[in-house]
This record gives sequence, C-alpha cells and structure tokens, in this order.
Amino acid sequence: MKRQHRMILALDVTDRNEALAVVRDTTRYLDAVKINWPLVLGAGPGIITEISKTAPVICDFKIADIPNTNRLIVEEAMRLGANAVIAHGFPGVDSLRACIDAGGGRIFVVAEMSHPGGEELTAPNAERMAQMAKDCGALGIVAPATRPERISRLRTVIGDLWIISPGVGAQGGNASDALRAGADFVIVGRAIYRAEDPGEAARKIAVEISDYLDESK
Ligand code: BMP
Repeated sequence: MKRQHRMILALDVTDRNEALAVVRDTTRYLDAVKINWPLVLGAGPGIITEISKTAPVICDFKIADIPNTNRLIVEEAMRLGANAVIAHGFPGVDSLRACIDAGGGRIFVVAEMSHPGGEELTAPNAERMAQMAKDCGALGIVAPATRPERISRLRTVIGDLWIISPGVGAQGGNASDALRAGADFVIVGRAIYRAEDPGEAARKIAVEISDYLDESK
C-alpha cells in the first residue's frame, strides 16, 4: 500500500456486484479499499481476494480476542489477499502482538473511534492504545477525522506510524482538516458509495486532497 492519493474507500455495501462497480469507478483515486463485515458477510470472503486484484485491501475486522484467535483471523485474512488488517488494542499487548506477528507488522490499531460514543471509552484510552501500537511495531493507528485535534495529539505519541482516519463526509469530518491535523489517509464510505455517481464523488474529494497537498508544499 502506497501513500499517494491519501484516500481509502470504506466499501460498506453488501452486494458483490455493487461493490465491484464502486471499486471500478473509484479505484484511480484510492490507495486502498477497506472491507468490513457487511461486505464479507454479504458477498462472502472471496470478495477480499477479488478486490485485492485491483487495489490493496484493508480488512477492517476490528479484531479483539485472545492471542490464538487473533492470530488465526489475521492469517486467514492475509491468505485471502488482505494487505493489512485492523485490530483493537484493548484486549492487551499479547493479543495485539499475535496480530502483528501473524500479519508481518501490517496491522492498524484502533486508537480513538470517530462516532460520538467514541468519546466515552476510546478517547480516554487513545494515547495508551497509540503507544501500544508503536511499542508493538504496528503499521499505524485509526484516529477520528471528526476530531482533528485528536489526530494531532495522537501524532505526537506515534511519531511516523501511519494514521488512517475515518469520519469524513457522512460523519461530518472533512478530508483536508484531517490531513492538516496529521492523518496520512482519510477513509471515506457513504459519501462515495451512496452518491449517485461514486466516481464523481471520489474525484471531488481527490481534488480537495490535492488542493490541500499543493497548498501545504
Ligand atoms: P462512513 O464514511 O460511511 O462514515 O464510513 C466510515 C467507515 O470507517 C466505516 O467502515 C466504519 O466502520 C469505519 N470506522 C469509523 O467510521 N470510525 C472509527 O472510529 C473506526 C472505523 O473503522
């Protein structure tokens, strides 16, 4: 996965053909496609393999189990073609290490969640999760585009680990604010796949991102 377009599609549709059509129309604006349970349950796990032939796939399984189960999930996701997997940090260091070992380091750790409820339990523990991600050798963390100031704060904890940031569009955040705060990639779902023309919606966000990048040079 390269840091080029700075945008990841959250492909939370449940129908295989719809998923493939959205990928076809948007892939030129993306660095990766994030696949979550709705699509895996709707279309079957083979969709990971299918989409991985077109774009790097991040399996957003938010893994949160004992080390052995975590390891098995990451191994299966990687075998199917995932480029990276998202895990929770709260089950503890041993559970996270099992993911990171099984995934060859290609694990993103949820630090702070973007929805309002993310302030209840994830925000007060986010610095700790971010530190754990750094200490265990994760690829990066998930931090909220809905609270850019929290992205900036978490950046100070993780140094140069990657930050992938959901909450752009439907949840009220915007791409340039998240990138300005220190996100490496924004994650966008409904604002693209629910648009009448997903390709055009992705293109508009890509323009916002490239305008921001030009401005910040
Ligand atoms: P949308 O742009 O439609 O709001 O989608 C956001 C995506 O990012 C969803 O797949 C969601 O599961 C994921 N996500 C999130 O919204 N907030 C988080 O804190 C962590 C996530 O993985």
